[in-house]
Amino acid sequence: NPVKAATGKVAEKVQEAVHPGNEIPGAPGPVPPPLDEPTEPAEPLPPKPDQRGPDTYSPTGQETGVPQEKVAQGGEYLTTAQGARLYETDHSLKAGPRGPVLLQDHHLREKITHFDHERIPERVVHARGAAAHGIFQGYGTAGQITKAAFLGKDVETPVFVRFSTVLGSRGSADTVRDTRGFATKFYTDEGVFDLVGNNIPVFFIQDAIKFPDVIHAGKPHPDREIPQAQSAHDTFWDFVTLHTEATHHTLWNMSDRGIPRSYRMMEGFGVHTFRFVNAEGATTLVKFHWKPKLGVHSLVWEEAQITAGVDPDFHRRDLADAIEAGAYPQWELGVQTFPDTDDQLFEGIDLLDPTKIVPEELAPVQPIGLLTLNANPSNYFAETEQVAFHLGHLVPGIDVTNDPLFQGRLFSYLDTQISRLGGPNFAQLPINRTHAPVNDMLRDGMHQTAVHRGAAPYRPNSLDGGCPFLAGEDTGAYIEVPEPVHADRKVRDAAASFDDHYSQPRLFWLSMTPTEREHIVAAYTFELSKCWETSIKERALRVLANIDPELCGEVATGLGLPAPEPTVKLAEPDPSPALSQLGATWPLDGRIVGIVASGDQDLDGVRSIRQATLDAGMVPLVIAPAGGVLDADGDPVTVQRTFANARSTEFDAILLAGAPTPGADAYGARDAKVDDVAVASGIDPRLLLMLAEAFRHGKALGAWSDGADALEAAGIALDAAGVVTTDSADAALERVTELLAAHRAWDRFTQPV
Ligand code: HDE
Repeated sequence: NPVKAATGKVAEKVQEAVHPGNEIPGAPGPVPPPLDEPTEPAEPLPPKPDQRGPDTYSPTGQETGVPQEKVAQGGEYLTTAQGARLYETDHSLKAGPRGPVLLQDHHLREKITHFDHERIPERVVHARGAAAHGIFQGYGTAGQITKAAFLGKDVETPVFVRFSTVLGSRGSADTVRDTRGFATKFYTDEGVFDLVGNNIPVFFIQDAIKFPDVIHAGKPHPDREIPQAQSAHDTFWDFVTLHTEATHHTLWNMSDRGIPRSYRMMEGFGVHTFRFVNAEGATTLVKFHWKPKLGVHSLVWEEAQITAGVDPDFHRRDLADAIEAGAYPQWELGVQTFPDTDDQLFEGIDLLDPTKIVPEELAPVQPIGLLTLNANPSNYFAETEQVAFHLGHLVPGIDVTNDPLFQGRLFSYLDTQISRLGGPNFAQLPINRTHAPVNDMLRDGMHQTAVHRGAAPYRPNSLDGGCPFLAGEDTGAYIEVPEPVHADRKVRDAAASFDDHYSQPRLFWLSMTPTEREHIVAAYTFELSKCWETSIKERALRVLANIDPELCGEVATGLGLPAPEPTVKLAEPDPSPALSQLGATWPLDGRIVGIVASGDQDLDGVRSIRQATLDAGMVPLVIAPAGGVLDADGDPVTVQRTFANARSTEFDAILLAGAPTPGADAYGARDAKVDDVAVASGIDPRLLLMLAEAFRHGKALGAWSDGADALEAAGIALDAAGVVTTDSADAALERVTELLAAHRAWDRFTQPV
């Protein structure tokens, strides 16, 4: 044991040196032996399947050939940052075991100093996120309208995608009601292209100059710094009712889009109109859409709230688990295309107004490529935290428009990285490095890691062979579209078309199904009821009256306030069915099915449906009164969740093999009311709570054998929508799977949830 031996010997030497035969009375004896720890260097754990780190490119874009495992950490022994081997890391160097710590302890100072500086400022918005690596494959269908090479047929481009909430801090909960970020970095051969979008296709404001205002209003109040990651407070509603251009985005937030079931089940939108340029220089205006293969699905509000406490990492975990299990999420990238006319209107809709959509029925989304996320990050900080997106990271074939929000963002993202990542060299961080060769003339600065060669970082020069040369149209240069600028004076103003704040919110409302409308009413009622100022609630009702009298009336009833009359003429647009999330069926990859059982129930049935669930690409989790295995003597069934740690919110559907009686730890675990029911039924109260919640949240429930007793004890009518009772496990699973394809038993929602 060389390490232990060294530790002991050196420790003794230190002891001797400090007290040469002159022990301090009462001082502890020799330094205690170190804890029993592994001393033989072992092979490092293999990386988890499909995980990989940032690609190992040098700052100038060349492959380094450095094996991945050497990038950050290598070798067997603990070392200082300078590579000196260490014999001890748990005690600082002291003048005797009870003496003061010595300033000369470089290891102590290096360790603590580095720790003191481990955190960087979190993003001012979108601080909480989760990310994954993947591949984008072009279909080649956009070739007529853009020369962007990565959109070419079968061209494969590595990508890194970061999803996020907007308002919450880095440690906040995933399932809050909020917009979600959907930012994609394409490492194309022509340079990095960042598509920095959201899961909502419109934005709160029409001009970037208001961004600090809307964010100050949405963030916690400056005095007490509450509420965290919430829009349900006075300042948010004050802002969005005083700036009525925010009405459309706010309505989307109050709809089910504000509480996604999973990052894997969200649409993404570029929001602004972009400009495509083809090889001939012809331009087309486009809006980007990401369409998830799994469909667009949401939580219900109570479920989202419970989850925020029970599993604040719900979305982060869901994404990582699905990828690790091989259920790779996919999105099709599509574009709506519009002629690049002088007025930049399409069917009367101003394409430069980021509070407007173009209904898909008027301009269909045309698929141009496929995104597959297939690898989790290896290190959260190095990748997810340090990734830096910027709308100005464009490639030939994709250009900007004059949307004033877009224009402001072109300034903001570069600027924010400089303070967030500590200087102008963030493009050299592994996750941000382009895969194209870099030959810039940017030099020095904080955190410079490149060792630039040459004597003449300017051009033209006569010293470095005149290099680098300028590219031209034929050699892949990024050339801005020479768009004419019509202006005869400077103004602080917007086009008159930006004044219409209500016709599109009304379009959205009219496109919702009754259930989705119920959810919207409930969300507004909840949020506004959290406001303190009556004047803000009244102003919000005046805004709602301009969307729809029914919406306004129901929210007013919930708030106990009179419903005002509209102040604008209500538009009568054709509904856009594409805006509704309901009415179709979808693949079930990665859905979580809870199977409730105990040792004395039909375990053959449990085994059979556990396998069938896996075969269908879903995740079966066996829930039992206690942990361990069921049927230890036979073919064991491993218990993944117990009544002590399972909550309904983890499961998309629940199947019951029986009605387990209370475990020894059951009473007192939940509130007394539930316990009373349990006492009467003899069924574990935590199971009853789980079933009642799952029922309220519209989840499919299936039972065989005496599982129906548990459903009834939980107050669930066996003939209710989405409740299945059969005499075999297989039949129960089959019918529950059919229900699950529609995401929820929608017919159950007669009351707002
Ligand atoms: Fe952002 N936004 N934003 N935003 N945004 C940032 O950049 C900003 C807007 C979006 O995962 C910041 O690196 C301004 C619209 C996403 O790293 C910052 C305006 C849309 C992310 C910033 C907007 C977005 C950000 C903070 C109004 C949807 C997270 C940290 C003009 C199309 C990216 C950072 C990631 C992040 C500024 C409006 C999406 C401060 C000034 C509209 C997905 O630069």
